[in-house]
Amino acid sequence: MKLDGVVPWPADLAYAYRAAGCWQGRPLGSYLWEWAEQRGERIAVVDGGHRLTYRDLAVNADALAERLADLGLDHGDTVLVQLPNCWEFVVVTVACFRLGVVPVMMLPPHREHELVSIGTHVRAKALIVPDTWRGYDHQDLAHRVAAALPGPARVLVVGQEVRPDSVDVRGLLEQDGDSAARRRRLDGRAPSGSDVAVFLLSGGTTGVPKVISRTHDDYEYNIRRSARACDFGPDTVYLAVLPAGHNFPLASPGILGALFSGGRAVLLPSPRPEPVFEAIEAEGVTATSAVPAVVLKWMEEAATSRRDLSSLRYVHVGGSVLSPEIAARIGPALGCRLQQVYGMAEGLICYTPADASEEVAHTTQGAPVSPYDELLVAGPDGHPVLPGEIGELLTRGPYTPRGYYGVPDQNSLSFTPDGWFRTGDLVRITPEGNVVVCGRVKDLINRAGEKISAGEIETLVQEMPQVAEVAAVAMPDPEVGERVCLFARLHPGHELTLGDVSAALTARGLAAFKIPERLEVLDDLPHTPIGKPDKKVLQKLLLADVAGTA
Ligand code: J2J
Repeated sequence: MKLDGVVPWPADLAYAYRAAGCWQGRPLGSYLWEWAEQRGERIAVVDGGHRLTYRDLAVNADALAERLADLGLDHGDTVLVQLPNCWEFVVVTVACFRLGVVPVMMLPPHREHELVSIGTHVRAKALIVPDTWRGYDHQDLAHRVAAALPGPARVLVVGQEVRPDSVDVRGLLEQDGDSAARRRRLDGRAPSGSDVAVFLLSGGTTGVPKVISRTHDDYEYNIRRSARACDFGPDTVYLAVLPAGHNFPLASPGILGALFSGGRAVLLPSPRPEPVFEAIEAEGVTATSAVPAVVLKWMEEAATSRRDLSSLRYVHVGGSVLSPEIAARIGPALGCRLQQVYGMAEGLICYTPADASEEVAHTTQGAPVSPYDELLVAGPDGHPVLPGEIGELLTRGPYTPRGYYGVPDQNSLSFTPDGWFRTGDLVRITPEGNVVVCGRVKDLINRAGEKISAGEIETLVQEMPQVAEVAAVAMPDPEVGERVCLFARLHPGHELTLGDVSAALTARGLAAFKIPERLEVLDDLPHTPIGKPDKKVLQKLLLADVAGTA
């Protein structure tokens, strides 16, 4: 059976979530024509000079959905989507929702390593990529990946230079035929609310690909509650600058939140300050979201920018730690309110309220969006800590799935037997119920909001012939929060430079943002009692060194 690695919610809870109105039993694509009928000529999507009305979105998405079906894609088939922020991303995503084909949200920097391992894991039937992006030939990459996948996979391309062995996505949008008849045909084969709508990638702490299945029901609820927490409505103009396939700009409340609220999504392919300010001024942007590293750049530039940012009401900041000092400066620097977001592709999302006090907005990461979200703060023994104390956050709820896709062994580690997801984050909860992120127990590096699995890097570096033992550790950094530092012990008589590591990992097809940025070769690594590299000790070495050189 297709998608037989999906872990469902227990039947009694599914019933309760439906009865409580969390789950509407409708596929995400079923809203499309309601929007088109109610909002017709209002603008839904903006990408530079390209503007799509709600009606254009419906017509284009249906045309593409039917053509994808003609290519043999059907319910439960998966497609790797690796597009930059562009209007076609929205049309592709909505077309997949319409058809029940599951888009797998890859990021533009991903290369062979990520695309092949994820594509193999989900048995992808197609890839949708740009022809080139930032000077890199994604079409060629996609063909190489397709050839390496276990089953046949089509390559669909967005752009000018489409090879004869690829399918031209824009060509599939040409609207011939009767859109009402097409709409009926697609309605007749629509997925159900409990089917998988989208596969998101986990920040990941292991070498195993971790893919998160989000159903139409749970994702719609995630979007609806997020939109409500952020005051989204028909007058919302949301600017997406983070990679659109990431859960944060996609659905927290993001692009989909803007569309579900009758607003407008403006897509920009980069978070560079000047184009962002230009877009805010030109489109009257009311809300945007960013990771702290990006907001810092905006704050620096805003002081000297002549752009009019007065339409901006909210900036949502999350993805990595934001210090209270910087949080306090965001509003004055950008002339808007700050809403902190603590979220994860695995589900749970918290926001500080749109009208929060400064104290709450600056020092906490907010409260969960649903009254049905369950939060448990546990000590190292797995038992709840006392109220207000720090511990690992475990969570369950109507939009937090009960397992990753197709990795039962990993699931027995990441989830408790009674379905709690171990976030790996250390938090405390204030008496008012707001979460404060205090650290993490999971083994990853958070580089400007991009999560890098230490295990994934270590597995690849360990294969280098010079390397006897290796540990990847987070190195604090004022600009991007953390960078990857590699500690290595070498085989006798060998040498290793950072350049060697970078070349080897690039040749393996690893995304550039994961490449280590510092290498420390030691005669021996410190070890824990069970013989693993002791990362706490390595971390202390790094902290002492970074403090010493500051
Ligand atoms: C500290 N750490 C945070 C925060 C996430 C909205 C916003 C972010 C994400 C995201 C998302 C943090 N302060 N405010 O999906 O919908 C770290 C935590 C968390 C992990 C999840 C969304 N906000 N984090 O960042 O799946 O460690 O989602 O567990 O990429 O990011 O990463 P990811």
